[in-house]
Amino acid sequence: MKNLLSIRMRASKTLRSKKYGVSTKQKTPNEQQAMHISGAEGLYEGSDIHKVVKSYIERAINHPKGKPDKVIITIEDIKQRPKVISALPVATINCRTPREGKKAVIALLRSSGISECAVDTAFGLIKQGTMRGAAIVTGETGKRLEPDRERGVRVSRLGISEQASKLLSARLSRQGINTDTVKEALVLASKVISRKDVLAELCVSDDPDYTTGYVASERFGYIRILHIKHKGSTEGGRAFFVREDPDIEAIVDYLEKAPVLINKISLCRGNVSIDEILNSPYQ
Ligand code: WAQ
Ligand code: MG
Repeated sequence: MKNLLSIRMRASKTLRSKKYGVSTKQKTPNEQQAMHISGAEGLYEGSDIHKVVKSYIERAINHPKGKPDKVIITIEDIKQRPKVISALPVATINCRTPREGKKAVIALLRSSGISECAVDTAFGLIKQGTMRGAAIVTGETGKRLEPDRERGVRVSRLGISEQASKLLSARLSRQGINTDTVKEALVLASKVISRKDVLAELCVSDDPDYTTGYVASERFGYIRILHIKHKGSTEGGRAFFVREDPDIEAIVDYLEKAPVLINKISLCRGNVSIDEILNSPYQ
């Protein structure tokens, strides 16, 4: 495999109003007033730099959230060889209300060995919707372990090969869900679950208009949950459930720093019922 680069983009907009500077701890004045507009990242070959940077800039300046006044592009040589993994299989549960969605989430998480109290911790932080990264929650006792509770853990240095990305797009297209949002969330969840001491992930978008969330696990794959929240809700966040007494430093290091590349795609199913999933897990 050729040497790879991590290319990342982050677009933000400065806000004058004080009401956005909710928290002051551990933040620089710049961060305090910056509203996140969009971000993207991937692992690429050197010959793709121009093409990728161009597409990231397009994305940054044409975002429905508004015009950024700061766009940061990072291009970093990856010294380590990336770990190569398969994408999780995809399926969708067509829940009609957040109540139904939460029930499906609880059933999936409970069947993945996550306790009720850990699920409560995750729903609690998602309801607040204030973190930029993810919380790390122990699957049994529901304790939070991420070193910076305000920011959370940011999964980074991840990507998908061009070939795998094309195949994934083709499969998702058949289900009418071939969007950057779904693809990027699947890549992220696949990296997170590839870490053996992470048992499951729960994700709810912080975008008020995006009401589909997901639960990811080795056992069930990437299960999309429609209507996990009400339209207009500012809830949102991610929780990674881990085994009790894990090596938290090693987990955070893996999620934030270890390069992981997806080069294989798994089954992409359409709508399935929660019972079908629970009765015939993927693995
Ligand atoms: N690492 C860890 N946590 C993150 C990251 C990251 N790189 N990016 C975002 N988060 C956390 C943060 O707390 C956000 O508030 C929360 O996740 C949601 O982020 O198949 O768009 O970017 O249709 O709003 C799910 C797609 C989309 C479901 C999720 O998340 C589907 C999404 P958002
Ligand atoms: Mg978002």
